[in-house]
Amino acid sequence: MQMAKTIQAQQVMPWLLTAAAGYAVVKVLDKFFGKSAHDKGLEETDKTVKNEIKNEQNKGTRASYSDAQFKTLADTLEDAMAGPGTDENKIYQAMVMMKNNLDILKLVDAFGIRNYWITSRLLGTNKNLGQWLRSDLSPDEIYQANLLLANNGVHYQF
Ligand SMILES: [Ca+2]
Repeated sequence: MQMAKTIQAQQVMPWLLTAAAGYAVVKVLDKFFGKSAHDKGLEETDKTVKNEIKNEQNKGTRASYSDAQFKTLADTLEDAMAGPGTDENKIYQAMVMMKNNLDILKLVDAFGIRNYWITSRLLGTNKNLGQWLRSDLSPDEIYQANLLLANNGVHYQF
C-alpha cells in the first residue's frame, strides 16, 4: 500500500511541475506581450482623443452637452451593447445627438476604456468606444452610425 502511494506521487509530481511551469510561462507572456501591449495602445488612443478635444476647443468649438451628460450617454451606449444582442436604436440616437466633432470626441473620452463583455485574454478585454462598436455592430450598422455622424457634419468616423 505504502509502496503504491509513493509510485503514484512520483508519477504525478512531474506533471504538476510541468503544468505549474506552463501556467507561469503563459502568465509572463500575457503580461509582457498580451494585455499590457494592448492596454498601452489604448492609452495612446486615449491621449490622442484628449489632444483632439483640446484642438477643437482651441478652434472655438463648443460642446453641445455637459460632461455629466456625455458620461450618461456613454453609460447608455455600454448598456445598449453589453451582453448578447445590441440595442442599435439607442446607438443611432446617440449618433444623431452629436452635433460637431467635439461632441463625438467628448463621448469617446467619456466612454474611455471599458471591459468588453466577452472576456478574451488574447485580444484583451479592455476596449474603447470604437472597439466596442466594431465588436458589437455589423459592418452595415457601423456604416449607418457613421452616416448619421456625417449627416450632422461630424468628420469623426468609427
Ligand atoms: Ca452585445
